Amino acid sequence: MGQRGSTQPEARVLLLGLDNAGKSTLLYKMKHNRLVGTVPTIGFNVEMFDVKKKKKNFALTVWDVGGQTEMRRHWPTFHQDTVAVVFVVDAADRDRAAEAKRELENTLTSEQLRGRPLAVLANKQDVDGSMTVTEIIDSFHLRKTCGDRDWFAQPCSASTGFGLEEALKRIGHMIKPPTESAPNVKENIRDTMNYIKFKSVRR
Ligand code: G3D
Ligand code: MG
Repeated sequence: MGQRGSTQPEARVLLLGLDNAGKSTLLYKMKHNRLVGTVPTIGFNVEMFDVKKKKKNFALTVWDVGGQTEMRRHWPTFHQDTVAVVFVVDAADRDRAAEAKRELENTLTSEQLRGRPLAVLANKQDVDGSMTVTEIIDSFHLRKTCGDRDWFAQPCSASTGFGLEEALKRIGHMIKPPTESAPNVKENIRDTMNYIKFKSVRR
């Protein structure tokens, strides 16, 4: 992460989904347009994107907080300051679709995420026979589950980059820019990291 823009206010986006959905691959590809070998995320990855909306510049930070159980206990802390959720589905894994649906529903029950916009990314579209975005909208009952919140579902491939730019653009449209008094991105990331490290060692 560079220094540029580090004094801008932060709008935090949470990248969630089952393990192996492609979250880490997607984050790196979105940011650097390249593929990196990923290992199951321990701790978290965070990347910053510069956004301009209504003449305001701010930093969209996308947090991939990993799926391991011990991190889940910290999710409410993340949820509090989150402006939008991106939920990644492995569209090539029909066997885990029901589990992914449950995980999404569970996430959306968080009090701190009430009314926050949601993007559902139907990843791995490069794999033959993967679920289409329409199949996911229907089988996940997204219209019902999302209720009044703003949401969209979009096909993508973190491997090829298909759909990622579009997804980032749509996420930018969906969120409210942070207020000028919001903590700046650098402080916020540092404080969150310290908080998690502190909580993790005190487990
Ligand atoms: P996670 O962070 O959600 O746990 P990862 O998932 O980003 O680590 O990805 C898990 C595996 O899925 C990786 O494969 C990765 O290369 C693969 N993957 C991610 N996105 C795509 C995609 O769009 N298409 C295809 N075909 N594969 C994808 P490995 O083999 O390294 O475990
Ligand atoms: Mg990961």
